[in-house]
Amino acid sequence: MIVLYTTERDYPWGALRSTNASKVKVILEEKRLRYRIENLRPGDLWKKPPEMLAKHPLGKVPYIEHDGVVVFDSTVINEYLEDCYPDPNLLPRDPLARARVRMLENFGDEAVLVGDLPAIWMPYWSPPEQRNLEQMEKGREGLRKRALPYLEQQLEAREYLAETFSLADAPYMAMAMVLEVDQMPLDAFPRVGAYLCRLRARSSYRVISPKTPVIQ
Ligand SMILES: N[C@@H](CCC(=O)N[C@@H](CS)C(=O)NCC(=O)O)C(=O)O
Repeated sequence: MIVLYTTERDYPWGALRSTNASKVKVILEEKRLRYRIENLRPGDLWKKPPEMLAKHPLGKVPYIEHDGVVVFDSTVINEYLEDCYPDPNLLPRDPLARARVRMLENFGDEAVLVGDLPAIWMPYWSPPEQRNLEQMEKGREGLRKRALPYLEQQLEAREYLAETFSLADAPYMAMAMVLEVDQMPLDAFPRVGAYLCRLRARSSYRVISPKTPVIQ
């Protein structure tokens, strides 16, 4: 059994989950693997208790335990799962197509999950009156300037970022989750809007949906 260490909590405005761990959760689901969640306190991400640092030297989530071994970093974990459980195949065989999947996955991590999404997402972990609305709008503006135009272009004549659902789509599943809570308008990016709806319609999305309560 795989154990996924993450942080997720129920709030009045929806279940909020770690974006990076959500990338892994959807891939565990897509591959129909048996796993259980070890839900850490959100404060552990700042306090970094020794038992956490013993598993992940940066004290971040996600990390998994599999057959007594720890693997950390969402991208590394997802590629590890792909190597261990190649069916269904979520990385193309052709070297160039494979590189493209990895580039788009990396873009999602850097431009979205580390880049502009935290300014939008982190405030939702606090009550509405404590949110910095200006920072949130800056995050949305950042997405409109960089990630969304690039994705709109990449999605021309494509349903997913590769021919079929792949590891490239994992970070955008997390973006779909955040923007479901935030309801940022995407009218200027119709392909991205349709793509996020397609991602939310996948059965794997249910485990990260803000509408699915956290199982304690
Ligand atoms: N590259 C890492 C990033 C992990 C990451 O930053 N996770 C966030 C939660 S979504 C975290 O643990 N933040 C605490 C910190 O940065 O110290 C991955 O993809 O797993």
